[in-house]
Amino acid sequence: MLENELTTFLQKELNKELKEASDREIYYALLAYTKERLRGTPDITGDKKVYYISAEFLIGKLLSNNLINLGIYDEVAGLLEKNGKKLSAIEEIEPEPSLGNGGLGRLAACFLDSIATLGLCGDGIGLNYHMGLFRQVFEDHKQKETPNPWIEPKSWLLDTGIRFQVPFKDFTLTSRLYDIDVAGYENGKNKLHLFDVESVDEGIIGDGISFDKYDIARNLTLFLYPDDSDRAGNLLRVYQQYFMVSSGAQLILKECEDKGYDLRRLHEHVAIQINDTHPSMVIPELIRLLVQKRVDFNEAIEIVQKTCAYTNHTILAEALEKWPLEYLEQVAPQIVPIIKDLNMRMKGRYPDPRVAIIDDQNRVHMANMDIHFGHSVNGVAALHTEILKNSELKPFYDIYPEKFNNKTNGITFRRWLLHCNKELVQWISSYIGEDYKKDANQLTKLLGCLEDGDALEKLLDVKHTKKVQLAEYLKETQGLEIDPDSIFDIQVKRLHEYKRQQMNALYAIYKYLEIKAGRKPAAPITMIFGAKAAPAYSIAKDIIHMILCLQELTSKDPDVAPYLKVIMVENYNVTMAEHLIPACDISEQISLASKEASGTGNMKFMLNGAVTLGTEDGANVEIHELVGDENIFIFGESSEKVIEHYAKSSYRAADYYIEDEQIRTLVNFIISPEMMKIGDPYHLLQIHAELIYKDWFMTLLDLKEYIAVKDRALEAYADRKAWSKKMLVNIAKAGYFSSDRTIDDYNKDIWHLR
Ligand code: 26Q
Repeated sequence: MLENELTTFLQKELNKELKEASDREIYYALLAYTKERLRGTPDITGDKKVYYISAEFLIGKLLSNNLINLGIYDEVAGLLEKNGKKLSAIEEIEPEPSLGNGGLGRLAACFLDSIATLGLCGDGIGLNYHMGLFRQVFEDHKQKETPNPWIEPKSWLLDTGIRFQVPFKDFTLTSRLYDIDVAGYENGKNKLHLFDVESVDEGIIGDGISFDKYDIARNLTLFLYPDDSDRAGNLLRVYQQYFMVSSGAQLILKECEDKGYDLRRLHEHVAIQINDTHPSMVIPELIRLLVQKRVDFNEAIEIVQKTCAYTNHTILAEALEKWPLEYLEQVAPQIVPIIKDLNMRMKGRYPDPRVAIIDDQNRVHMANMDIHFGHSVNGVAALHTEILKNSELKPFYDIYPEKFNNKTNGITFRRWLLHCNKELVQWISSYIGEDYKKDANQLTKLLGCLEDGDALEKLLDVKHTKKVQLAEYLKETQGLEIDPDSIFDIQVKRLHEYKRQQMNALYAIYKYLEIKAGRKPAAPITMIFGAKAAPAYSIAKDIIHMILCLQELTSKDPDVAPYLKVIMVENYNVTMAEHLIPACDISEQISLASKEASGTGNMKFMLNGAVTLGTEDGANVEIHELVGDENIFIFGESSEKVIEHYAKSSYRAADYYIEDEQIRTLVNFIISPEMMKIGDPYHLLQIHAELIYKDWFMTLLDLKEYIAVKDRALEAYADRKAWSKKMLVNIAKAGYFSSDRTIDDYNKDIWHLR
């Protein structure tokens, strides 16, 4: 039935036989077909709707996921195969929208999938960045940023024809609403609303990712997080944020008015989830718009408070946004009196300066506004929420204990299992049937196979297949060669000192020196890195430089190359993650305890049968509890101790460097003649000095234990049967980390949609 319909559609669209068409032609025909199917999928409706507002939606490619969620993937793949075509090759044609940086943006995308899958009425609201996050290229062992255009004439974007006026201080811009349909898994559909500025002009982009930062009308939706190292860059962020929330708030009110709702009962029909502080201005903006619509000011505040809820994703002080009042005056003066009023109300009631919205330097603490004028504050993993309550946001917890709650992050199993690891899906289904596709907790049934030698062997075969596929993919797309019979040890995530890619790089140096000294590992090791550094974050770029130098050093040394390979993939993104994660043996989750709010890569790796090597941080703590000591490799100082080090300023990297010969040797190797010959001495000296004299995220504190435990993990890998049991337990216990569970929790505790 579908086959006939699809054949007819494609032939009409292609104007030729399927067999004769190129992969690119087939991609566009399938895009058109899938959009048509989405159009015919019923909207999810309800008396109350959640709006997830976020500066990032890292949605990844959409074709395969849409086919899976529409329930037609197998038929489409089958038809193509009959005609000598491969869906996997056609998928490659699709450009990846790069509307996000990392965890927070990917989480938003997983949440949209789960909201629709659970049949809840809920849309995303964000911005349509034309270039998204930059594309990373390596030149001279350094990161270079180039634009990343992803919008083609034919794309998933639907122009709704809806326009809003967004008033800034000196001018007004028109926002255009584009929608992307979000289909639930075998369910109806919701929308991702992406606002664009009508006057945007890609022509103003100059060299690399440079452009006129002052030309707001033309630049507003060009890039995600343009360089914020100067005033103009920061102002542009504020322009983007206000543009997003004003357009979003207007859309929300319009949808309510269209349905005939009384705006005084907004909170009965709308829940707004504020994804970190980037959309926080939605609070004063909604108050402003309600007052404009004749709602009393005090009542408007109450309504907005009952509507909005805030999620915190970070405990790094520098990532908590504090905008100088003067910036807000420059961009959107109309919300400044409202913010000042909110500040005065709270100041009167709570004199503690730590909970003030506007501080003594006239900076607006966006999170503080969210907490006072929202009804819920949540962290994203159990440990993270405890740290918020007991230290980071303690003064607020003392005032509003009832507002605080935890929502441990999750991932959509549609993308991170059904789509990216069909071999594993088949293996799982052959033992426990298909129910786990709709109820992730069913995966625990796999524990029944723990003593089944045949099942364990087959699980190892699946992993090997995925490793072979990754090797082919990396060869084809990046010209990198890796050995599928080596251990794949992978660390992929944004580059940040707290995530400690530098510690992993020091391990590579340790292993290099071991091999040079004749102590060869039992099995060859492939260390894979993938990470983008923020363009103005120089230490992060130095760490990339160090890794790329190690890549060259190890690959050119014939003593070492057969045993140790270090590679960094270029332009790590969602698509690359979909290839890397299923092939991973050891998942590196090595942040300094207390600093990684949750992590979600850790969950994706676990679900795909990798074993975690990690600290007791973020959701690693919950992974540890679920799989038990036998099935994870834990190391490092506890979050309590780390927090104490910060409180007492008692950590000094130089002490570790001076007192420990091994640490000294490894750190000094960064500026050894071997490395200086390959790399840029300036940058290598920078990172060397950074590690000894600053090391704000305590690399040297955990280095020795990291090396010991990582060696233990690599040894454990040799016992293939024991390792396969660890893999199985990780897969079986991953059900808790389905974002369907997370969203169900948000709904029960915060949104209350029926
Ligand atoms: C702030 C001020 C100025 C410029 C940029 C920013 C900024 C930009 C992006 C601050 C934070 C972000 C992104 C944060 C993020 O991705 N956090 C991650 O969120 C994940 C989902 O909850 C967690 O799993 C990760 O632990 C957390 O790091």
